[in-house]
Amino acid sequence: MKVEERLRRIISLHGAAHLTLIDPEKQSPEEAGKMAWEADAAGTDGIMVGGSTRAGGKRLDDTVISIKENTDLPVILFPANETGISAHADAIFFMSMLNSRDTYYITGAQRLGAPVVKKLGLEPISMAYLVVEPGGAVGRVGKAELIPRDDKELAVAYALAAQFFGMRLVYLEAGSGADRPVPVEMIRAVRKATDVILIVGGGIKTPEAAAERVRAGADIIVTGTLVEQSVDRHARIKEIVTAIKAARTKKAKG
Ligand code: 1GP
Repeated sequence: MKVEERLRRIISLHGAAHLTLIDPEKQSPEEAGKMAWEADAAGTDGIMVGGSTRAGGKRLDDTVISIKENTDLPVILFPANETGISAHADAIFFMSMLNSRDTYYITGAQRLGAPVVKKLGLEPISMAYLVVEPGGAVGRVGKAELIPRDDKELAVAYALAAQFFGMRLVYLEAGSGADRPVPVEMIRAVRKATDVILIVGGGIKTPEAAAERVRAGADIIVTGTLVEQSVDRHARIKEIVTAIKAARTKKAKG
């Protein structure tokens, strides 16, 4: 089964999915494999691999291979640019940062990466990437014209544009390690206005924050920083996954 289809099935069965983000720059491939194994045991639905810096080449390949050796979960590339592609992954979020000021992050890296994705036979999952304040490293690197936290109309306008372009996923990103995740009202507004699969990530650290965002309409919650912690990693991910799946019945579909 294709990765996107698998995610859609999980969302329709459980109301929402959880993805674990692993940045290949932040630990050895062996450690990344261990992290993926623990996230799998904690109930995550897939592993995203990427970061906001140029983390490609052998380090990326070795990280993906190690993750694949440790889990049967789908591995989805989450590339910063055209260097973030590995033949060993199952799929790639083929993404465009629609609110970047630099065309490189909207269509430039994509133009360079698309032939490689085709050649390798990776499953491309089309996604709009929208960076919301505070935005963190990805906002700076991607030269994002950050969506203000109180401007849900702007987020809706971008998300609708993405849907009209035919993009099937929209990722609302507050930035890795953000002190405040994407506001619940913004998620609710985007959910109401669009039919896309809505991904939310950046600064989600507690089961409450995750569940609140699923109830507002998020289909997929991403956590990264959490899996980098060595203490209580399994327990922390497990309580977030449990909260996401339990939020199902209260989820507000638009
Ligand atoms: C970053 O949204 C992801 O791209 C995850 O963010 O590291 O804050 O969980 P955290």
